[in-house]
Amino acid sequence: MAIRKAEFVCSSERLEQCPNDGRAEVAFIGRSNVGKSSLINMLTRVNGLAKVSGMPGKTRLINHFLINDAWYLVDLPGYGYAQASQKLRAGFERMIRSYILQRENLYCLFVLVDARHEPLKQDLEFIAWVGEHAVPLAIVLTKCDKLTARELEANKTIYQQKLLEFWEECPPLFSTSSTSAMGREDLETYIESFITNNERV
Ligand SMILES: Nc1nc2c(ncn2[C@@H]2O[C@H](COP(=O)(O)OP(=O)(O)OP(=O)(O)O)[C@@H](O)[C@H]2O)c(=O)[nH]1
Ligand SMILES: [Mg+2]
Repeated sequence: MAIRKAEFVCSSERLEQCPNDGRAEVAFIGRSNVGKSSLINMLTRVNGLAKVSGMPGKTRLINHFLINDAWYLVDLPGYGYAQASQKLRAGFERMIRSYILQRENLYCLFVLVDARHEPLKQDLEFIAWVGEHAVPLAIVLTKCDKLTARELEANKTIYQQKLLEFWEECPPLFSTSSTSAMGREDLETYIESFITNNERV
């Protein structure tokens, strides 16, 4: 499935403000600066569609992008943005939590993790929390261009082992790079598999 058309629809502060037309959507989440917005630009082939920044905490709202006039890609704010004030952080967390737990048309939550680092406790805890609530999820390793093929394989294996400590079956794991477009076809094919069937994975 090629993404033929991508357009920004709206930024929402709260779940209630998100589009309510029932279209299927997939969302991207992960720590601040992990590359969520960059991945959306890579997938849609539209530079600057989602705002990218070297400064963590750039995305602060729930951003909806309509794809092929049919379904949504959603860019979420990062969690674990250490520099945000406690009050701001609590607000983000509430927003993200209610979005993840209550968004009925969320077909898959992609949790992004930086391929360069060993799994962080915060990421693993977040992934476990998502799983406990039976939200369909997949893991995306980002910034793979910064690793050699060998390093990437090694880190993938570590991730799989960690995930198998609390999952019977490892969730899908994708290796991506927004600079080299690595993983684009795999992600497109995966998204298509449940969007066209109209069902949550
Ligand atoms: N080399 C490389 N750099 C990347 C990649 N993806 C993102 N970056 C860089 O990482 C930084 C953060 O990217 P964003 O896409 O803004 O990250 P984000 O997760 O949306 O960040 P927040 O909105 O702050 O949570 C930017 O400087 C990007 O250029 C990648 O695949 N490869
Ligand atoms: Mg962002």
